[in-house]
Amino acid sequence: MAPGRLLCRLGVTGSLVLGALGTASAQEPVEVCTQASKDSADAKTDASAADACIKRCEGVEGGGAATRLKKCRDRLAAIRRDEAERQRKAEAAAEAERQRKAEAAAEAERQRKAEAAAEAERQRRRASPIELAYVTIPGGTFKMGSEKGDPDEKPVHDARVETFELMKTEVSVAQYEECVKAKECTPRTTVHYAGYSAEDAAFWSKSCNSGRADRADHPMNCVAATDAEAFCAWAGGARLPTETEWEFAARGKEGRPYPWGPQPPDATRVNACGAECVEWAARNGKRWAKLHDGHDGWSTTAPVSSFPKGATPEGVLHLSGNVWEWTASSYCDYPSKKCAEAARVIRGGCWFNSVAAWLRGAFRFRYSPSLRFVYLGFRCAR
Ligand SMILES: [Ca+2]
Repeated sequence: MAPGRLLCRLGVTGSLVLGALGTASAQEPVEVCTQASKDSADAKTDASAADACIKRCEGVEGGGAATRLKKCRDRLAAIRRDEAERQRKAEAAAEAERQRKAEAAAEAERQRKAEAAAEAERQRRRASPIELAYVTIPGGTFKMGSEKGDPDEKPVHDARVETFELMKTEVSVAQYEECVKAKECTPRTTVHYAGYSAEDAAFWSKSCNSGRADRADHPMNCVAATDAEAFCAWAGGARLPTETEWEFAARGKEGRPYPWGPQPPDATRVNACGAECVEWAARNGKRWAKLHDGHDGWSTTAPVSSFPKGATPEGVLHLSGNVWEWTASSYCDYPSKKCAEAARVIRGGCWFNSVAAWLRGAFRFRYSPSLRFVYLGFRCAR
């Protein structure tokens, strides 16, 4: 008991008070150390008690003070270690909790976006008056152009494409005519080609597919770029592919020469100008060269879903041959510095081609966007 409290309780005289205080002040350092050591042992994890013990026992000699000092130092060190460990665990737990919350928030955001995308797709489908088959082309970078090709295919350069969807087939006559019925597309049954005589125009217009009973599943041809864009916009808010997207779909990251791979075009993979086309030309008083000696079965256009051997690995058909395809891109020098006035890039070659190089994925051609011809069609992208 402390001397002061003794005084209050007993109400003793001044001499007794002095005696009591004198006894306390006379306590030996060894005893003080011993008591502090016991207090610290009783207090167990109280760092201040261990610290007090160390202060009381430091410099005290004899009576086991050195042993007590060491024990108190060890105890204080252990208390500090335990505290540090608790602190570390608490911080680790807080960090884990923070990460858990961040992951939960990210997951919730992913779900929100996926639900929003699914809803947008449902709305798009509800709004789309026609169902078109699309293939997803995962985004990536590729070497656009070809050092072996024409001057306008150079220089080969890195191009990046975001993930997009491209129609599996060229737009068919039946599909286009749905848009005409909806009064959102212009009927097209004639060619429009600058410099053609009326006789030429009449001859070629016979090969426009729209309105011909046997051509419903053939590609829609004789359309201008704006006709193609109107159709794609009507069909669920789609668009024409860019030239870069088109080449990426045709060649892939691996830079295939042709949509199907490295094999040269033949009668099984592509609708181009084989024997059948040369015969057709001869019947019409023309002499054309042929691509190969084979007979591909289609003297002009072929159904949009034919020639499965010519598909890309993703299943896109007729990127090579059948009809050239409008793109959304102006015709510019690589890498897009000088652009031709009002010239639109067309891609892919057609049924009339007798030159294998023109059927390559890197080959570029240009047309005025208002021209309409029998070997030119399109497909949509989104
Ligand atoms: Ca053919």
